[in-house]
Amino acid sequence: MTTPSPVVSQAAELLDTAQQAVTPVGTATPWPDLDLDEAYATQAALIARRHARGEHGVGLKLGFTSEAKMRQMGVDEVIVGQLTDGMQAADGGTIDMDALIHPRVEPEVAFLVGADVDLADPDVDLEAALTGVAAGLEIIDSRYDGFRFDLPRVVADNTSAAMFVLGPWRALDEVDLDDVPVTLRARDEVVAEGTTAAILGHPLRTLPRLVALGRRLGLRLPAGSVVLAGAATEAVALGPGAVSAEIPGLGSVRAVAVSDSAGPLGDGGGR
Ligand code: OOG
Ligand code: MG
Repeated sequence: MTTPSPVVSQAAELLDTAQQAVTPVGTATPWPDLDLDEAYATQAALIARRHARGEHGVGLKLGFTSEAKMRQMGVDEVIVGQLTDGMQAADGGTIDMDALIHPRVEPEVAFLVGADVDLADPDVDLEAALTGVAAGLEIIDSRYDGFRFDLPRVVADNTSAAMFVLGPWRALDEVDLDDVPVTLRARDEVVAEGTTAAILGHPLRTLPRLVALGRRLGLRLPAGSVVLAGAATEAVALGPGAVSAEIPGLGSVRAVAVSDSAGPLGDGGGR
């Protein structure tokens, strides 16, 4: 890896510190406008800092693969972020809200990569390397005040990635992913509804996008990697209590958000 430029290192440090201190960065970030390449370099530097603390890469996530998400956040380009083991919670496990600034939750379709994939190989067939698919939950937590960002800023912030939860894996060829309802529930109430077709028409259509982005950025997808295809619905503010996603025929996944601090929640509101 080339040494990041000072502005990239500074941006990565600021965002990393914001996450660890659970304190958002103001919208007027102290660095000049980053272009998309600098933003991905910042993301790489941010992830390198997490790896230096002992976390390990476990996969990649796509963002803005559905109209619902693009419209909600005012951006219109598919982006990629990186997942570490420190971000994963067990199915049915807890999400510590006190470690998060203004968390939102969204339902995901997750893929399991069964063999090493060389994204630099022009003939690579990512779909053929997939061995599993599962329902997932992603907890996003922008490190920017008010969840306000433009495309380079959200890329630099590792696409708002905070936590994720995976349901049981199913064999890919056993599951129909074509226009299947996706339901997000919080405390047993439906809070968002969509369909797998909202994800670029079909969740598998995200794969060429991931290959193209991963190739350009020199990302790796070793055997065992997880891929989050992107939310089919808008993200919803996460409050304390149970949250689950259900995709009939694929399965469901659940987590419980907990908080020690009483009183009104931060600015997780806005949808
Ligand atoms: C960025 C994350 C987008 C998705 O599934 O589209 C994303 C954000 O909305 O803050 O994870
Ligand atoms: Mg997502």
